[in-house]
Amino acid sequence: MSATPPLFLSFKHNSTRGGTEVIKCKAAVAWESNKPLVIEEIEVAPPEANEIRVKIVTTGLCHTDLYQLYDNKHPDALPTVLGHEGAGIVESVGPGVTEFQPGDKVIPLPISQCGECRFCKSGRSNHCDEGWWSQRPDIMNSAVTRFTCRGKKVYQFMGTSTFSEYTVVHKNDLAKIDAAAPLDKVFLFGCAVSTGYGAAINSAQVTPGSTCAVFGLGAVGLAAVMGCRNAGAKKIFAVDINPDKFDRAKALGATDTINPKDYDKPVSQVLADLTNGGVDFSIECTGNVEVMRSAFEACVKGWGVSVVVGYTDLHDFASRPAQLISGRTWKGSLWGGYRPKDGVADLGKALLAKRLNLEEFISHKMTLNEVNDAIELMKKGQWYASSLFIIHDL
Ligand code: CXF
Ligand code: ZN
Repeated sequence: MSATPPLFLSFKHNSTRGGTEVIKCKAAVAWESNKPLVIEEIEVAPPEANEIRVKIVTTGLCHTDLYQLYDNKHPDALPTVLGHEGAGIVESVGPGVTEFQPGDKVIPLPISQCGECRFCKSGRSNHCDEGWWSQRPDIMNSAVTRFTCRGKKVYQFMGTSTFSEYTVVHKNDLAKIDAAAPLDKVFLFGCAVSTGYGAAINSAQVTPGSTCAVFGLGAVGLAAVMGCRNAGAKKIFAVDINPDKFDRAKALGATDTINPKDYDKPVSQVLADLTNGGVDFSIECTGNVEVMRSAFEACVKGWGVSVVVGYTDLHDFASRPAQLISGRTWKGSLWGGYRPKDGVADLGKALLAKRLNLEEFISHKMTLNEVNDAIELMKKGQWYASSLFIIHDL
């Protein structure tokens, strides 16, 4: 990877004064859609009531960051700092924060868990009524921002903005993680691993001895494969049109790999032929509506469950009612179905129990200055798993 020359070697700031001062730091700012991010000096205001200022140590790049940059043309979305899969350390806390203190290791959360709303209290859903996902899903940022740059307000993508040396998040949007947690791995809990692993464990509820198919082997799909394996599936078909992705999928538990381009019949038919009528569970991790249909129709009649994970709000999708009436279930999964603070705690325990192979998810290691190179790789489909951007020294 050719390194872009660093634009800023370091920034001086007052990080030890209890969060009363503005921090000037480096961030990758998206000023316009379809244009490279610009490494800028931004101002990060001190945390206000119920907020926490976090020093970001590591972050990944996710397809949903690119969805915002290239597909989501909402006029109020920009400028913004992208990034929603990160890990860091609490720098300071605002009034009313008791759950966190400076020095805590934390994961910023792209969806909220207030603990008080109808949905949090129900115990049946992770669709908290607070935060951008509930209140501004089209704009994909929180109305409140603590960032400015060149005299302009800069929005915080998904309320997190991990492509910055510092960010400020609401207490509903932050989870504590064990002091021993490796920040160069657990940033994956912010999106890819929670989303894919939880889709298998919580949303599909994969059962021991079952047959599963995972469509799309990016980081989310790989995590879904790992979830199917840990749930005890006996067959896990990993499906992708890029065979370069198969080795990682096998390392995480795929028993079989399928490239739909190798067949002259639909992949749903290929899977039906291999499984005596269809898989028990399918998990779609591409955001492509044609793939969603294939995954659904690859399920067995009677009890097959198909879970849509890949995010898009741009296209309709379709199948035939007879497919549902034949006993299949088609459902969606947000952030793996976890209430996010609880999810980070669960995933932390699974990591401690050595049930998660997080090293398989890191395909590239870069610095924030190289973020545009990473975006190009992702656009070209050469982003074989996730990534690790080191924002501050580990
Ligand atoms: C996102 C999808 C939109 C809601 C927050 C999480 N998942 C992956 O990037
Ligand atoms: Zn994501």
